[in-house]
Amino acid sequence: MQIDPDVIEQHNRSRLAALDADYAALGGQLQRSNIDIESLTASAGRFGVAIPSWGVGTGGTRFARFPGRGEPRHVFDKLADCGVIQQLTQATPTVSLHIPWDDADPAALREQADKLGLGFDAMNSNTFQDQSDQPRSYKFGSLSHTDAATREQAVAHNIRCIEIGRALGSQALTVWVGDGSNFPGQTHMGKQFDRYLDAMTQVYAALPDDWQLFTEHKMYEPAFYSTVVQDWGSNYLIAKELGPKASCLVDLGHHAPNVNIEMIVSRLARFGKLGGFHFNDSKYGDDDLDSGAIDPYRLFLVFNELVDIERQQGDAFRPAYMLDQSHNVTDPIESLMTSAVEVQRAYLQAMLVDRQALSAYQADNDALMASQTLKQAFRTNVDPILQQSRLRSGGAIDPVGAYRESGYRAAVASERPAISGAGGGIV
Ligand SMILES: [Mn+2]
Repeated sequence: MQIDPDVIEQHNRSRLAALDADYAALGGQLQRSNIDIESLTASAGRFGVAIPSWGVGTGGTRFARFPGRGEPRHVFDKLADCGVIQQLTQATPTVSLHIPWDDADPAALREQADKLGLGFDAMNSNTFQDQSDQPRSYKFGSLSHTDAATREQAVAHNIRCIEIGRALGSQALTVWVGDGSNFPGQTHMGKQFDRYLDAMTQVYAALPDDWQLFTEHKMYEPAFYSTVVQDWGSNYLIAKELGPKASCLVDLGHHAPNVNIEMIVSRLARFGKLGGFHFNDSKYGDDDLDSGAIDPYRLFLVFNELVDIERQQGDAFRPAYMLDQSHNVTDPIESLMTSAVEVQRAYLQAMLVDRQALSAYQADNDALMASQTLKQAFRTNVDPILQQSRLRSGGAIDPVGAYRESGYRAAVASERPAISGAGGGIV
């Protein structure tokens, strides 16, 4: 336990009466629509979104990085912080590791994760930056590089990530590459895609039977003219070429502004190729802001599609959900807890959609009432359900409030020396 359970209990005790009243009022309101609040609370309890290990560090921009207090020094500190997030929110039971940033003895990692009640989600490979001990540079690409030996090195790294993941009990590999080009004519886009597919076929061949391979598209950055896996169409082609264990990962920030991401969700799921999600929010581009911070309605609309698919496909539909954000001006633990709750909230709101009524309005071409049906679910304040779910599983009614009361950040800051240095980009 990272935070003294007494602190959480005391925190909850002072909020119990208000929660009981709010929960009863919402239960009555939902009952009028024949919705059982207890079944929603049970659904909230089953919902989980993975924490990326790199998310608990302070992020930066291309311009600068301003270190935070008590930043994790290594993967074991990162796991400790993830343990706090899970302890307080009870909505983040798994951690997604990034290799080589999180390279460590798998047995030791497993032992600490077990102690914290955490499991391991998808493994993430890194062929978008050079490591000090690697013979070939990824400056001009990795899995799609023109040089065969560089591609082999990138394939070998991905296979190593699978091996580490096996030792940890993970069952998926996420591959995102920075490959692309900055100038028209710099690369032959067709041949580059062929080289990528050939390399990924080798990675795919190394997957254990019960593993999945997620490929993540991104329209720009670090390459600014073209990227090899630019859009969901390219991503779908890759997943289809590779085989049934391959599917697409959608990162909310990796699209042009105004793109209808919920429609992409619907399309990919319809053809069995929606593997998972990276949640964040953005105003302009791939801003990596906290989930639901800018456009909570879009987050809801994405979940409206996800819940619709869940209702159709049942247990067969098990997408991998992860937060993928950068925290430049907030305490990362506070941001990740807030985002986890926002994602969970959008899921619950989407479960409130009266799908029978919506279907009838769609059949009647009643655009206004169809839209209002979604709005009605979105406007419902499901806080009492989220709070009740956390309370029942040992979490905090107000995770950020309990975290601040616990003094966790000050405590770790005294143990973890300040990390100096600038350095831009993600960490
Ligand atoms: Mn991502």
